[in-house]
Amino acid sequence: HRPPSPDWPGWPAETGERYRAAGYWRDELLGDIPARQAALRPDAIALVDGPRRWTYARLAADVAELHGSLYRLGLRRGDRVIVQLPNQAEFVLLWFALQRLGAVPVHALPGHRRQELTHLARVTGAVGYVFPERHARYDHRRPAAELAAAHPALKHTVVVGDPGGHVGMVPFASLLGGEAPRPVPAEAPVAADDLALLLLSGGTTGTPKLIPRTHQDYGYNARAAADVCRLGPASVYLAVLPIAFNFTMSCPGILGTLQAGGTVVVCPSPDPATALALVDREGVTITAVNPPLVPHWLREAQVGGHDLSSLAVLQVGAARLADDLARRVGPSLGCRLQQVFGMAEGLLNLTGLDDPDEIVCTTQGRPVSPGDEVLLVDGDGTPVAEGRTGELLTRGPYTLRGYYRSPELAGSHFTPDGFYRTGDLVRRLPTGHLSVVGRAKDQINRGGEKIDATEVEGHLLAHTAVEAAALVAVADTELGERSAAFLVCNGPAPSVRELARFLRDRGLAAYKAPDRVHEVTELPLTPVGKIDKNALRQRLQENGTPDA
Ligand code: J2J
Repeated sequence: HRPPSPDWPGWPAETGERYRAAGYWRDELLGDIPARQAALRPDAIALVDGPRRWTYARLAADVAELHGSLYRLGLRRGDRVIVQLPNQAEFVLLWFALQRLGAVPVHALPGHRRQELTHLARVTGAVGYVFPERHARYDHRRPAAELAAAHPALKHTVVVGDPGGHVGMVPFASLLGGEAPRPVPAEAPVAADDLALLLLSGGTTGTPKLIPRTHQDYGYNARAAADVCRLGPASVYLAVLPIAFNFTMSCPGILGTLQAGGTVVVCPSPDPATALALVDREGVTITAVNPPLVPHWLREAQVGGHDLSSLAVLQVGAARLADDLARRVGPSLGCRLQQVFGMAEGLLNLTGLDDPDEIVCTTQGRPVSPGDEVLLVDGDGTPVAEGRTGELLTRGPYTLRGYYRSPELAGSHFTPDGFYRTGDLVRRLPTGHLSVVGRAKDQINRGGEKIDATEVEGHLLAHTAVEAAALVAVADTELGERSAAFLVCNGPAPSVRELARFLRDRGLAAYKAPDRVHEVTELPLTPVGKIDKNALRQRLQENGTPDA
């Protein structure tokens, strides 16, 4: 068993032994997946990106070569590397090469900017940063050079594309020169209980929290999901949502598909015409989207002239899917809907492929592992009666026991016996299926993108006109929720546009900017003196114009 690390609490040794004995943990390494499959089916297609195709043999060879190049660059086992790549094959190659090396990818989202990246660099002490030359009309190179200059530990910047004159910036292409790979000196071998990756939490504490995942638990997460989805060598998974997202990576996503010997097709954008053309061209059998994309996909399926007959399963998750929209998926796309209620922290719930339609359309699934423990509790931590709503607490073979380098969060986010407090309000059916009915955490779920209200409020308060700020969710037909800022100002309130510019200039990701601004003379308080966000949400609900 892994000796305890000061950086993150793992599972107790005896719990780990139980997970091994049950066969959840198999002591397999994520970096071995390409080579293991290459031995079984060298000529099968593993990865497709536009016109580029990798057989398993080629994938394993490229990963081995990249592993050697990263080693010669100076990366070592245990090093953290911030990965901020869009959906392209390089993400997959790099990720497995880092796993081979025992280095730890830190999954930044494509939209993250200076604030988020600085936080990641500081907390992880990352030595490397890999990013695209340009994405979504944003040139990453100068900000990357500035990030590296501000963090002396960050020695390696690798760009997918052209360094454009930045001295010391390494072009990704130079790491895959096509020469015969040179052997990497043997070092302490990577262990299955090692930290394998760091995922970002949606957050509720003012700064993004980092989620430690091991080879052991992450491999099991993907395998358990792949089993429920019945993935096999004939499966073709289309990666539509950002690859950095846990959903796309391992639920079952890219990892689950490659572990099963199937094919991963990367989709450069979630645009329905692009995605459905790829379903047609590549014979995609399963893909995953968030709820706001669903109506657009249904419309495109009707008018786009695509042959979608290969598509067997559409996974929808990351935010609550409306029941009536859920009912339209199967008939419109001719496939099975699968609802997905997951979290980067671990616990994954899926509806089954054979579940009755009513269950599939009205619940968010049930835990994928018999080792998942689920408790629903009231505000005092007392278990609620069967069928009643409670906060979801969970523990299991792929759910974290603590955040990375954040021992101070142990008391607030975990129970003394190791259950993670999800902050989700949930009801459970006798079948074990969960229905997400609300949220106890101070977060906005903007169509699947999570916004930490406290984090954004802190930035709003830095605006000279703002004296007090509260960010709450407001219901939205398109995204499910949008964000509304209630501001007490010492002069004219800044407009939505002005705030967006202000927050962008502070280096915050664009999706965190408030969608609406409401000026108020004071913020309502609860009896204990905290901002009464329920009262604010109620005002939005009641009259739309909350200033009354
Ligand atoms: C309601 N709320 C949901 C759903 C997630 C698979 C799928 C999604 C995520 C994810 C993920 C929801 N209905 N169907 O990591 O592996 C909200 C809950 C949850 C939070 C987690 C995966 N599916 N949610 O969305 O870490 O509030 O992961 O606690 O980004 O999203 O957010 P995140």
